[in-house]
Amino acid sequence: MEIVKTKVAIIGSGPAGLLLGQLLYKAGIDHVIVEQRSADYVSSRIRAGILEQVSVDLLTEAGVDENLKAHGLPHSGIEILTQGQKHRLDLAALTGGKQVTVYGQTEVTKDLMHAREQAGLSSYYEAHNVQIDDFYTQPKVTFQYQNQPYQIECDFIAGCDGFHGVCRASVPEDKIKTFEKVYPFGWLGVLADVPPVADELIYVQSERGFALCSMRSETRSRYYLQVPLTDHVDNWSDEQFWDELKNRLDPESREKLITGPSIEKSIAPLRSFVTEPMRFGKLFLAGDAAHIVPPTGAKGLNLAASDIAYLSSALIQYYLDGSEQGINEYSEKCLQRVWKAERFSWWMTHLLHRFETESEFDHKIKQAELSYILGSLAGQTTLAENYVGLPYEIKHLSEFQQAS
Ligand code: FAS
Ligand code: PHB
Repeated sequence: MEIVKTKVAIIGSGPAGLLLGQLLYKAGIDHVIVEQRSADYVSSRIRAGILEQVSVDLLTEAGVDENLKAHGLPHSGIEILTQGQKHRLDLAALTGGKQVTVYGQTEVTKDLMHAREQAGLSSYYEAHNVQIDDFYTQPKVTFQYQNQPYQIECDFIAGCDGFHGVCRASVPEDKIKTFEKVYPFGWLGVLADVPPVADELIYVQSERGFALCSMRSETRSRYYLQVPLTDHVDNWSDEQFWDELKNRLDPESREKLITGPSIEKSIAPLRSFVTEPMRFGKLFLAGDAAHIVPPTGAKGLNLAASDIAYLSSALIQYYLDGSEQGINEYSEKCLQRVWKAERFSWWMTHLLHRFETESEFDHKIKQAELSYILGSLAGQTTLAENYVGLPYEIKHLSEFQQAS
């Protein structure tokens, strides 16, 4: 048995685990990452595409913003298409200058993995049978790595292992409460090397169902269609996808749409999910391990970043200041922002998707709500300030270094 001693064991090498590792490294705090998949698999996953300004700031603080600054696309507005009409929300004007950045989660992951490799930090990829124990006393992580048994002895475990991970599943049932809402549809997503149909994202509410026109760059587009949960990606040829997208678009966008072969096509289910609390002794859950949002509000990746902002700040405060204040406040602070993002993501999903069980009255009410939101400065502002990301207050590494 190979015994490894460290301060923090991070389970999972997605955006949450990698970003936490990078911020702990910058603070000189010893840690390891344990990941069940291969590095190639992790770096090739295609998921989110929108970064809030606070996420960009955190990636900058982590020192991994070079590509983001060079290739990220700052967006100061989004369009909402309903009843054949496009309505532009000027996010910057509505939020005192805030914007979002279009930059794929795949790229964020690659930037973080590159930085980790450059720094020569310990990562155990393709770790099997990962288990966590004694996280209320003396935390341990055991796993098989290159056919050898390993045991990590650490001060803390960061559960960054996603919705299907081992960490949340290891918490005794009487210590945890979960909240869940599963939506009766999924998103069929296509990635294609074609120029985007518009300069900004278009969120489409149509009688045929929701659609989203997004992008990864000026030459690579990302499109989504709402499909029934019973649907399967094999039911959709590229041609069928493009035809259905055109059916949901307005005439101008339909005309401008450039189609091409899909380089990725998949269906993702939609759910809202929250774990309370997010801390269990010396185990902290962060990112999708603790919560899931439907992607309509572009919050999943950004919530993972905000959890890590709080967790990295708390661990740095513990090791640099000897204070447990951040650790003790972690769960409550995260959940305040998590629930607001859950509400916004639920609201955007409710407003823009077609629900088969919806009565005609409910549908008319929803149309009236969307019409009010788009026609009112107050309505537009509430959508915009949630979309660009609500603020969070954390102490930054530099503030601790000044103190010490
Ligand atoms: P992740 O799931 O990214 O990473 C968890 C890591 O832990 C994985 O690498 C996994 O292999 C590893 N792991 C799991 N179990 C383990 C174990 N037992 N031992 C060791 N490692 C283990 N968000 C948006 O904002 N917009 C989107 O459009 C969007 N689309 C999405 C599409 C899909 C198909 C999915 C699944 C998610 C999507 N999301 C989207 C949400 C997504 O971006 C997440 O919010 C983001 O990946 C969260 O990052 P992590 O918390 O790091 O979790
Ligand atoms: C994406 O580009 O993948 C994307 C953008 C905005 C969303 C969801 C997904 O709300």
